Amino acid sequence: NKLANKLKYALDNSELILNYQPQYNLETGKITGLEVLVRWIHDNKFIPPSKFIPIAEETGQIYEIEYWIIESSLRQKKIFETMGNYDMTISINLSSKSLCSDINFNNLEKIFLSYDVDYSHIIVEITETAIISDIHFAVNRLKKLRDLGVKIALDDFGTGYSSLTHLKELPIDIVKLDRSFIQSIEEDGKDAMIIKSILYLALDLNYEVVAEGIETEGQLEFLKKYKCQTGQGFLLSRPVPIESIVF
Ligand code: G
Ligand code: G
Ligand code: NA
Ligand code: MN
Repeated sequence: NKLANKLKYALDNSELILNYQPQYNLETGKITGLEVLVRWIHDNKFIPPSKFIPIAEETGQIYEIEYWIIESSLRQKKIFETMGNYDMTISINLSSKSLCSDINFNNLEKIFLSYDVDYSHIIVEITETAIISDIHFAVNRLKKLRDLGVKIALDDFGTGYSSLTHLKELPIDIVKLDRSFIQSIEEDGKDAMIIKSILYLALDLNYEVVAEGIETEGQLEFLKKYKCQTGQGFLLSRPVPIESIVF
């Protein structure tokens, strides 16, 4: 595979960069956190993560890449703290492969511990597909991460294999509403109902809810009306280099 070959050199050639998408307190409009999103620029062309992350998972390069992403994210967290900003959360996507590999997971634990930052403001995002294959194993791993102090977000909630039983069984702190729901809340009565129910349920179960993929004022108003605390999306800000963010 040609892309797999090129990906080998991407890290060393500084072709991978990190963008950050701001997450907002929907009530105050203030930025409360940033989601770290990796990008690959090769020969002046943008190769989307949906294309190269699966390849990296197949070749095993994902370990090296995520190690770099985590280290860079923790360094960025430290920079915020040095500037006196302790409240900014940093959300890192973790692939199911990284969560499940023993060697890699030990490394990840080490790197998490080697940075002297406030871990309660570090969030690890995982998807349900990462969990579904072996739920007990995944729960153990997530508990280990939580023992370090980091928070766990369940990404893309509402798609794929999501089920409400997962919410009960998993050690998670945050539920991220998938953007496929958000996109149709204005037209589709059912999606609106589902979101309302998830928001009520999350409130009862004590989860924070983050809405992703907010693209219109109407979607934003809906989410505010039903007391969704946090949101992100192109309407508010695209993922951008850290220096472009106005706090
Ligand atoms: O940024 P974009 O919308 O193109 O991301 C597409 C997919 O790639 C999303 O599912 C996103 O979670 C994933 N992705 C982006 N950055 C990372 C990352 O740093 N690690 C992992 N595992 N997935 C990522
Ligand atoms: O799977 P995950 O939730 O990590 O995916 C994050 C991806 O969603 C990022 O690649 C980001 O570029 C993308 N994204 C963020 N906000 C929006 C939005 O408002 N609309 C769309 N279509 N994609 C978005
Ligand atoms: Na994510
Ligand atoms: Mn998501």
